[in-house]
Amino acid sequence: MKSLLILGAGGFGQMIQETARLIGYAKVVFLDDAVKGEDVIGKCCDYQAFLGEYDTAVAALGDNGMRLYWTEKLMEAGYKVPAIIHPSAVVSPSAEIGNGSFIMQRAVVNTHTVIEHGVLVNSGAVVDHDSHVAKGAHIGLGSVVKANCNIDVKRKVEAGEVVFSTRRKIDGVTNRNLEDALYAFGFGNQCSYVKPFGQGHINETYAVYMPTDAGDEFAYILQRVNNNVFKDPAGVMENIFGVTEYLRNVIRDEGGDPDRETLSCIKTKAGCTYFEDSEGQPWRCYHYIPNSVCYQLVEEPEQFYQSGNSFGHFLKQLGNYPASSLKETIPDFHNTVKRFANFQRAVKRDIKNRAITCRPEVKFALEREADCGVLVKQQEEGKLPLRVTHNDTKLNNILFDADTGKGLCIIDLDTIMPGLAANDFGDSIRFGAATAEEDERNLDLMHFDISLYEMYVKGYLEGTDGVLTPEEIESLPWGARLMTLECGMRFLTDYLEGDTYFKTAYPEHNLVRARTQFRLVDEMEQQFEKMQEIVRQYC
Ligand code: ADP
Ligand code: GN1
Ligand code: MG
Repeated sequence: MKSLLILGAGGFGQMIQETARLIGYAKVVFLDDAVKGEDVIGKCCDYQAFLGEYDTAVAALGDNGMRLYWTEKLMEAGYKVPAIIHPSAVVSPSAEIGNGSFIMQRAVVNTHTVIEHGVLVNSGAVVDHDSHVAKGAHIGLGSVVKANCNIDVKRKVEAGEVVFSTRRKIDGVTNRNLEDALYAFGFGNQCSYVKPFGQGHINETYAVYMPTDAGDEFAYILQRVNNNVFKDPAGVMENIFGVTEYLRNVIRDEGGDPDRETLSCIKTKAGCTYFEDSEGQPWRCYHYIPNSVCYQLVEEPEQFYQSGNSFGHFLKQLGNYPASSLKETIPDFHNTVKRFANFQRAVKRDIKNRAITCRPEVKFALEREADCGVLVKQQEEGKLPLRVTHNDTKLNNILFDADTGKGLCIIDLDTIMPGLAANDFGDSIRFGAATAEEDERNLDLMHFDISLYEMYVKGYLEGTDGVLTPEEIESLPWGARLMTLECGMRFLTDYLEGDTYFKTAYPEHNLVRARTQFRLVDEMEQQFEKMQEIVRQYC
């Protein structure tokens, strides 16, 4: 015969007696210090004396401290201390209910919720999913504990009270917007820590670490998109979702791994492509691609070949993508003629009185006005086709496989738009066929490396694999010259306008960058014929 010893014969104890009988305890007796009665067989302090006769006991005391105290005493003494769950309660199979806890009539304990020992979840209370109720707590009649809540030890949630989830502190979170974004993508309750990541000039990137059995793991890339630069973040995200979803199929057809060879974007918990914070700034999220490396400078020439191959292949993969469906995320992004006009205007206005500090650089750019139109004109005349291009093909916008060293995944898809192949080719050369970083102050270290250029040409033409027209192939060296000139002009424009576009670390940072670009342009001009010959040699 199943029997139960209940400590506490008050009203609550009587309810537990009734419940115990409903769930199959035939003999249910009490210990109580004050109440007398037929089925009160002793005082609470006699509990050890009954251990032989009753092996199962619970503490049905309304006071949270007393209930917890006696529940633990019973456990220590060697009693079986079961949870008592009323048959009308609804308890998720994935919920955990601790020893000596009571789940009363019509209470609900939802998925993955943990109820520790000595807890009372009273009639009609709801504890929603993923919550944690610590020992000795009392969830009052008809109260609601919402999802992801933590209820402290011995806390009393009043009858009818609603408890909203309190956010846990996440290491590395320095501002409310970042925290809101982490919660919007559903990482808030597990995330171990976040930290700034990457070296882009436009967006703000964070690495998001999540706990695993093997320790903290870099799991997601969270980015605040710069809405000063990207005025239509919804359009940016529409492009990125469209292109990456399309690429997944192409990659699958090629026998590749869509989870590693293109970005996987994550929607917010509300199903949106990005999250807008309280200041109207957009945040988006990607899966981090593990076992990948990203370079700021070519370390081995082979990497640059790989980079050319990947960017070329990317153009080919998107050959049939409906270009007209793409939003123009930055109008006239690589219209070098317009970039020149913007530069001229910045010089004329000289809003920060900085022109005096950069006369030679301004002169260098102004002398090249005629060059700026070379590719724009050919495109307008229909000699060069518009393709789906990346438009920001820096070496650090490609991930390499850490094991094989091969180009793995093209990232930073904000500027995917219809454009010229020459521009993608050229932007890569500008950044990667250089012997120093974009912001090297010592210009003696900055040179155009034609052997790296040759590596890229080989990789790019192999990657595009016959897609480019002869005119496009001829246009590639011009792409290199003009993307470098254009980027230098953009840095100089931003310097003159007071550094409102590119992130800077010190006041003349943009000027330093412009100088490296113009140094490269100068050297490319001197070796232009050789650059053309190389392209012809590989086509
Ligand atoms: P930005 O526009 O600021 O350049 P990116 O999208 O290029 O931002 O991201 C910045 C850096 O973060 C990249 O250079 C790369 O090192 C890293 N990164 C971005 N996305 C991923 C990803 N999905 N997996 C691994 N690393 C990534
Ligand atoms: C910016 O975002 P990031 O750092 O990859 C810029 C490029 C420039 C580059 C110069 C949207 O690229 O156009 O060529 O800096 N991106 C945008 O390093 O303006
Ligand atoms: Mg980038």
